[in-house]
Amino acid sequence: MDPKKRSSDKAAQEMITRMAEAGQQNVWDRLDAQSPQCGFGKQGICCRICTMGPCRITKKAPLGVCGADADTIVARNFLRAVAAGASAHSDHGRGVAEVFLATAKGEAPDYQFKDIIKLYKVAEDLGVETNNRSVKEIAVDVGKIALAEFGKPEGEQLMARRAPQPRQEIWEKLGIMPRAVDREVVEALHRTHMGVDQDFRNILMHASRTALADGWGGSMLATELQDILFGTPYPGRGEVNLGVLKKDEVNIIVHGHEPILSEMIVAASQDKDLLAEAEKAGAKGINVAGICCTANELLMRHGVPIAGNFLSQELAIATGAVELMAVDVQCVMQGLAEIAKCFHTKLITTADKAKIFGVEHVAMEEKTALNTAKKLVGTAIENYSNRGKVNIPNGKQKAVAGFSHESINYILGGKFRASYRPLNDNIINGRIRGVAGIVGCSNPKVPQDYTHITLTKELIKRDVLVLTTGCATIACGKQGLMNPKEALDLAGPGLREVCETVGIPPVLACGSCVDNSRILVACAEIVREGGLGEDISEIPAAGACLESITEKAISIGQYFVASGALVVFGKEFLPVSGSQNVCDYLFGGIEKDLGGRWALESDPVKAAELILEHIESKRDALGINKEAERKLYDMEDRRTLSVE
Ligand code: SF4
Ligand code: MSK
Repeated sequence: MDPKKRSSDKAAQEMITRMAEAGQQNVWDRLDAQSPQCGFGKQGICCRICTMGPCRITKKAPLGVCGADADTIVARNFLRAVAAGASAHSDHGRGVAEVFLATAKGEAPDYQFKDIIKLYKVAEDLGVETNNRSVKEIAVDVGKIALAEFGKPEGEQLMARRAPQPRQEIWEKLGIMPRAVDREVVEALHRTHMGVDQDFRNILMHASRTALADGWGGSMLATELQDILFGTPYPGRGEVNLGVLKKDEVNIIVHGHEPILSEMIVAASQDKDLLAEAEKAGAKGINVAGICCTANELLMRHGVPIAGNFLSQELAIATGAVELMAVDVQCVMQGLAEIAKCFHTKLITTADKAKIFGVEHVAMEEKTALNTAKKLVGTAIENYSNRGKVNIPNGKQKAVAGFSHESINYILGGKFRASYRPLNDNIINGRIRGVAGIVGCSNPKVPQDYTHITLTKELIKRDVLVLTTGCATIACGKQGLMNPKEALDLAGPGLREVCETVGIPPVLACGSCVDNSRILVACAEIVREGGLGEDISEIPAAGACLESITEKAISIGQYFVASGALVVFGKEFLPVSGSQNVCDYLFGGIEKDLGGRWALESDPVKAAELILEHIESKRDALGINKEAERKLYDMEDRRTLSVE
């Protein structure tokens, strides 16, 4: 077991070694135990959707019992992954909409609206009348309409109207303008039921529609409503990595995705009575830190430190310094329950839809949220005296995060002329070659963080501005790439000059998984600002997810492709190789339909080259790579000039 092969993060390597010495199992050990993994699953050619199966496609048996071929089976599995990913993001969004509406009605007293300007903006997008109406009236209507977006019987996603007009026309023409999220997901499950949709192209078209309902619907609503409720992020400082845990304080980790829980825990951790109790228990304070996307949400809004990304969750407990880990939904490993038993850490689930067998559950409800959070913090304080030996690695890095669409707009243009103009101008003049979104998870199949950080470094070196979300952001943070000073030293001269002039770092931390919608909004804004084409497919931009684990990542990839972008994915993480036709379509043919496509590349340096090639081809097509003709006029030329 070489810890360097498991993670490129030194603090993680230290913990991996300690866990191995103590005989404690983690995600990498379980991956070893599972190896070799099923080759049929890797290629997407196993089907178990009916009981005539399970069927696996081989040369000897190229058809399932029902006659389904590899194309149908791979496409069905792909659509099901998109539907599951879209469901995860959108159910998160629905939860936020419910709390939003309850807050508007005065039924969730612990929550308040923090960004009223954004409330007005979202009200306008959702068609809510704002003239001569109170904030409460507007918010109730926004909440009701937003909630309906998930399950309304008729009509299309209202947020999709934020996309550039030509993009909407493409969706209309192809019949994939997204409708209610629930409808797209239910239809996805119906189509992929045994004996329904058996035309891989038709199935993949619905994958686009379902993914669009996620990106321009469920995820976008989650982001927008969270901003109104908890505040739109603006850049602020924080720290990242296991070294943020404190030896002499009560450490609480919040892990998962929904700020509904973590916001209340942060508030409770500042309660005077609880701080006094912590002192009585011998601790110098209460330290809240985040894991996974919840961490991004808290860092962006409150500067709360991040302990790590997906693969660091078990390592955090193994420090012996965590009194309480409160988890809600998504990316929470069941393996936490086992490792928590080796330490004093209390692992508590808080979402009724996400319990772990044998783990204590404390339901988080909007009406009593702060009280529940206080109870959880109290539990952590009580547990402080049960601490055994503590091993906190030293590693931590300074980071700046909080780049929402609004804050980017503000920084670029200032309060009175907030605009993307300086960004567009600098893309046009070539100082910045283009923009890349680097998103995604950390997967034990590759050394933790390696691909994200290498790709990020390669791109900023080549004057590409990077926007990141999710665990990729945390990877960048752990390696100093969210520290503007360190990142600027790695940036190419053009990008560096622009960043220093307008005051942004070359790597912009944009938030959590649902906040990929911020990148969609940024793309639409670049188009709206002018000079870089009429549609997202024309701008010099691309997305990359070289380390992925979840179905959410596939949904995100598909909604970027369906929005017109190139998406580069790690080879081993898109299980479609079992069908040449599906591959030909996703990596090529789809571009004719939607302007975007998938590409597979696991090597981050090659991925950077691929992205740059794409960006330069878009620049060529826009005509902005041509040297501007410069002519020095002599007197003769001047005389011929006519001035009318
Ligand atoms: Fe096999 Fe067809 Fe049933 Fe799938 S749907 S398990 S391919 S018989
Ligand atoms: S948490 S989906 S491991 S980014 Fe959003 Fe990280 Fe991927 Fe989960």
